[in-house]
Amino acid sequence: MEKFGFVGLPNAGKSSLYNALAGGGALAAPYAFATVDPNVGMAKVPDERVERLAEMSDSKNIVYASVQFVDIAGLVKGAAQGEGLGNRFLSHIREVDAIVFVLRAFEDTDVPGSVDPVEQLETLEVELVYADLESLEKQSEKKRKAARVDKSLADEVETMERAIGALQTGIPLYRSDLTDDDLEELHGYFLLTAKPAIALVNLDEEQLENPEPVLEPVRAAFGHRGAEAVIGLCIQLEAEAALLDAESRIEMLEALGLGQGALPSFLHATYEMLGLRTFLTTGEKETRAWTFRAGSKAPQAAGVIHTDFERGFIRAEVVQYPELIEIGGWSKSRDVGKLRLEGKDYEVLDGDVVEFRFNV
Ligand SMILES: Nc1nc2c(ncn2[C@@H]2O[C@H](COP(=O)(O)OP(=O)(O)O)[C@@H](O)[C@H]2O)c(=O)[nH]1
Ligand SMILES: [Mg+2]
Repeated sequence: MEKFGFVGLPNAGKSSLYNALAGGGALAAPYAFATVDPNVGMAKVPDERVERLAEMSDSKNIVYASVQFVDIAGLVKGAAQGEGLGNRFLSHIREVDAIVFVLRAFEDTDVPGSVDPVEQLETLEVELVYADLESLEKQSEKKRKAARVDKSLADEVETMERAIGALQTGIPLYRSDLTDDDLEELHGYFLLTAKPAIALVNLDEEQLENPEPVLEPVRAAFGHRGAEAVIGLCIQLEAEAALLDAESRIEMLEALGLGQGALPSFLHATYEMLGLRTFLTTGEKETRAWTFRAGSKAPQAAGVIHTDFERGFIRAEVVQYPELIEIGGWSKSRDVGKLRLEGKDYEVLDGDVVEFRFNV
């Protein structure tokens, strides 16, 4: 399962965010290292398609897609030179698939710490960039020597040198000139800033009314890949709402003009950013959302359900969600000839409702 890590300075709101998503568990306290060991939690990805399909099929069971999140303890300046806590901080980031920077903008004189999200972003990025630079420089000497003998390594060395160049000017790889393919090429170096990243700005209630003046400078600082990757929300409100039962939660959020709250769209943004997509299965027994990587072919998607499905893949019966809902049932769709038969080269799309045929 895909895992994303909350990275921020002490008191930015990471544990509160964790609580909001997990509905309790981690300790939210106004001092550093309330959470020295990372807490790992799981959040289901809200998806109304699952509910509507379950209704259509009269399913006994509903399963949503889910992602894991890790509350990583606060960064101390100088982590990259790192001993103890600093090293642990960086190694926890190394283990996640994507980074969620939690940046504090909320004002509260009882809670110490910076309330300038751009300044915090810079502090965090400096540590990550420094750590990447150090580890790439260490590995590059060996690679350059190897490339003199093995010419096939020339491309990799060239990419590595461009990465070092960007890092030396203080630019994290996620907003450097390196393409996704370049970053893929550097996969084996376990670089922190090669991971996808988004920034979540923790607003107070007042800022929530007019968030743009707070978010705009963060967007500018976060760079060209950051246009949709900066999200503003009030973690405290979301955390309070998360403690309530479903009905009171909706009441509270609606009274505040927050609709469903910001957590669903935050989870969606994260899911998308990771290149994750959803296909669905539906029947009387169960309606379920399955997570696959964008661009997967049918057998790989089938493998998400069971490895036997991938090995013994024959074909897939597929209909897009809106069409299926319009027709009103799986067997009806078959009867009217709307189930497409797709083979092993079919690229599965988000929102495909699928039944796999396989043979083991
Ligand atoms: N006023 C206000 N306080 C907040 C907000 N979010 C978190 N806090 C408080 O700030 C303190 C630190 O939050 P915490 O989630 O533990 O931060 P962490 O160090 O990043 O894990 C706690 O006392 C929270 O209750 C917010 O949106 N508004
Ligand atoms: Mg914490």
